[in-house]
Amino acid sequence: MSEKLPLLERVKVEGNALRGTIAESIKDELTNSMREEDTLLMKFHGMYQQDDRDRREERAKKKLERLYSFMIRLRMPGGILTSEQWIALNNIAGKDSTNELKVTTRQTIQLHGVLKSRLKPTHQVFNSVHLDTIAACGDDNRNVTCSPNPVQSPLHEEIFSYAGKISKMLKPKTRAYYEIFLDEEKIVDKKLEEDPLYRDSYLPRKFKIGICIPPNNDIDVLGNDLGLIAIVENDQLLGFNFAIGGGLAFTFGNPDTYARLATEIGFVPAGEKTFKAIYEVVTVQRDHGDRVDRKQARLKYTVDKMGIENFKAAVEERMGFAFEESKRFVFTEREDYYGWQQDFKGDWFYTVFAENGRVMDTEQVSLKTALQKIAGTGKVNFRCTVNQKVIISDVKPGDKKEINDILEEFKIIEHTDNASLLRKNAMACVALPTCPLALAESQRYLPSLLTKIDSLLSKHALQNEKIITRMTGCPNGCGRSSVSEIGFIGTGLGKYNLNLGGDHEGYRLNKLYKESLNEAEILNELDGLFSQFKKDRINKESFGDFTFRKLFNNNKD
Ligand code: SRM
Ligand code: SF4
Repeated sequence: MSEKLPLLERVKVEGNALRGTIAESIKDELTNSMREEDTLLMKFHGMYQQDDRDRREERAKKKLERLYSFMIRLRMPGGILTSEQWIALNNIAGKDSTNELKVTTRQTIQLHGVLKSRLKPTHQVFNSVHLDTIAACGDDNRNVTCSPNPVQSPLHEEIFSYAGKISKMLKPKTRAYYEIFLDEEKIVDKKLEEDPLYRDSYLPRKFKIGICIPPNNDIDVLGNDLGLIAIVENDQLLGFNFAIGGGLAFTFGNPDTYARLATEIGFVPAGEKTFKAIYEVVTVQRDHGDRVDRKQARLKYTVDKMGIENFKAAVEERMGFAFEESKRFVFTEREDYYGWQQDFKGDWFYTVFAENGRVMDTEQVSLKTALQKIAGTGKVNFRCTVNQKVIISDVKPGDKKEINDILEEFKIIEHTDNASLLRKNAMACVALPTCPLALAESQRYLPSLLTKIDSLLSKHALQNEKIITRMTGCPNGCGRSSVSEIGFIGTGLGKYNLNLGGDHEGYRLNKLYKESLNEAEILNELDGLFSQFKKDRINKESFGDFTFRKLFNNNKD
């Protein structure tokens, strides 16, 4: 039986609670890479071995090994960082990585280009500011996302606290990370790291949980394996609607794979019952998920194979109570609120435009230096949004001027205000040069494409439309392009599928409109569609609803 299992399933079971030979691989000075099995286990500790794809050819010609380094992803439930933590990350980025803090589409921060020899010192700095990377990747529960914007609800703090508690409840128990990277003493009594949830084989695949606070679906809640929709009535958090089986990846040429939005299965009251229900959704996936075919292992496939009602019944049996009927809610928007906003307590928040989550200094704007100076005041926190942006948060009214002066000094306000609506509502995944799975450029290319699309929008007097545009370098969906109004999915260098018809609020996936277009073809298609939109749109119909009606709806007019 175990013969049929993929390598990773065996490595998990035989890896001595995720230790493998990572410690030895790190010490091996003959190479900058790790042993293959250790690269798999490293993911559970939040690290991916990568190489600079821009330099592969040149190095191969010189018969040099690939330029290996590591991407490190933090576990940051809800995306919050103190000033002290921001400063620590900023300093590591300057010294040991590419001098860029990359805010991800799951509200955390990645550092790229960290050499093997610098991994331990980097984790030690993280630890000194109470950060870690445990389970940021791997077949476990990933970073728990939550609407980060405190203006969303007077109950924001209470709802937000669930992200941290869920992350803690589902954190693997192994002490491997602490031993390998923080020199904690080796554990003698193995019982101390027994893990009733993950046991020795963890989950069949990654697992993602997100919490949203309607009416804003800023976190794309239905793209998660488990989406929690907060239900608030009369200023009280009643509980959460549970939606299961979201997942956005598919594989070209494999019709058994597909993007899927989560299905609502019912409501659970806040508190202990919510935690129990979450835990048991995870255990049912642990026990029923496909362990042989990783392409069929996500919860969405388990749910579709078992049937939604059977899956729900299995969870209910384990939790010992039934889901209640889902409560009514509505999404009316899916966005970050740029600029200054005040929350219900009177504190201020400034959302900065950081294109594709890249916090760095460029010729145009010194965003990294500006945010470091703001962190230096010690008077703010930072919140990463699920759309790769940064909120300077918890600014007391008396400190607002000081922070605003720094934003002005570095022209951050100008930079944020000048970004077009199209750009503010767009995002792209990392892709080249670090992502080994990228078929096409994404974050390095989308900015210039948007400039051209902006010109088309102006030509048709549509520049005031908030059209959600997303790009990924392959169909894995890291930039969530399948839940956008204009979605680009890379098929090869310079070529993208154009997907249309997703709605503005994130209730509906988009669909393939045209395959493998180059830039000129993309612009030509959009020019025609914008022109029709201008002429034939009904009332305030969004671009996504318009293209859905015109191109994909059988009852189209
Ligand atoms: Fe992702 C794999 C980057 C969010 C679906 N993703 C990868 C890897 C690690 C490539 C790899 O396996 O070696 C990428 C690293 C690139 C790099 O150089 O940094 C990568 N994913 C990212 C990030 C950094 C994109 C970004 O620009 O922000 C996001 C990090 C999130 C985080 O902080 O945890 C990121 N990835 C997502 C999302 C969006 C989301 O969760 O809301 C998805 C689609 C939702 C979903 O999971 O279905 C996503 N990533 C994938 C998949 C496809 C999974 C599947 O079901 O088949 C892979 C490939 C895999 O797992 O085999 C993948
Ligand atoms: Fe890489 Fe594809 Fe994810 Fe983009 S969508 S980061 S190209 S795996």
